[in-house]
Amino acid sequence: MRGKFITFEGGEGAGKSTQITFLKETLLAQGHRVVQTREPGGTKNSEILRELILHPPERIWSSMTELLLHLASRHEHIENFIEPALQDGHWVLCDRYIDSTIAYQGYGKGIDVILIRELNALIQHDLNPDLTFIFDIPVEVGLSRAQMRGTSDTYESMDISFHQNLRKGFIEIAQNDPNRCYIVDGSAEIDNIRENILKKTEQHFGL
Ligand code: T5A
Repeated sequence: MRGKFITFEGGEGAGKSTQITFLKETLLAQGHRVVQTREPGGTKNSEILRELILHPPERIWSSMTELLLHLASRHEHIENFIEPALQDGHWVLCDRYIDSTIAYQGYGKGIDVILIRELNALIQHDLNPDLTFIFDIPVEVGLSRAQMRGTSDTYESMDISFHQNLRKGFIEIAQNDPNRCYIVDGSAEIDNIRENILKKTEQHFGL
């Protein structure tokens, strides 16, 4: 049987990676086959693109080049990892996907959202997530968590208004697609978020 595709979205330091790991462990313990992956990245080739995107050799990419690099990375990821894993019956838990492109390159960098969706449709085909958790957190809290790591990439260095636009974008994406998207309060206690996500996953898939 085909696996399920779950994506985790939100601004910087919102807690996605922490919760993906929890959900993966729980689903594995329930006997499901599960793989965890991320964008940009997820295959050897896409990880090379990730490094180029997050740490440009020169100061910054033009916004359109950056968009195309994200889409190239996603195309590799879908063809060589996500789709084969789903066909093989695995649940695929993915840290970021198309909603990040809409939020960051659309709401953040100002590229027309319709154009992004059209270009993305060329490389994504019909591979839409079955369920998406959108983590919402005050910008300052998320950025300070991300900065605690001590490393910074091209997006974390953007000004505060960029991150506020992202937050607005993610909320609008969730509101426009309520059957797929579920908003998570990223500032809640880690254990509460964990229980909330597990409950929603079980409800959504009738586990
Ligand atoms: N991007 C990506 C685009 O611009 N376009 C695209 O199309 C795509 C796919 C990827 C960047 O690429 C951009 C978006 C991103 O900027 P990344 O390193 O993967 O870069 O960035 P993030 O996904 O933002 O990774 P982060 O690690 O910053 O955030 P997470 O995964 O949301 O947060 P997490 O779980 O690592 O937690 C951060 C810290 O907070 C703590 C954790 O222990 C950790 O220290 N924490 C909590 N603390 C208190 N309470 C909680 N509830 C907590 N949850 C976690």
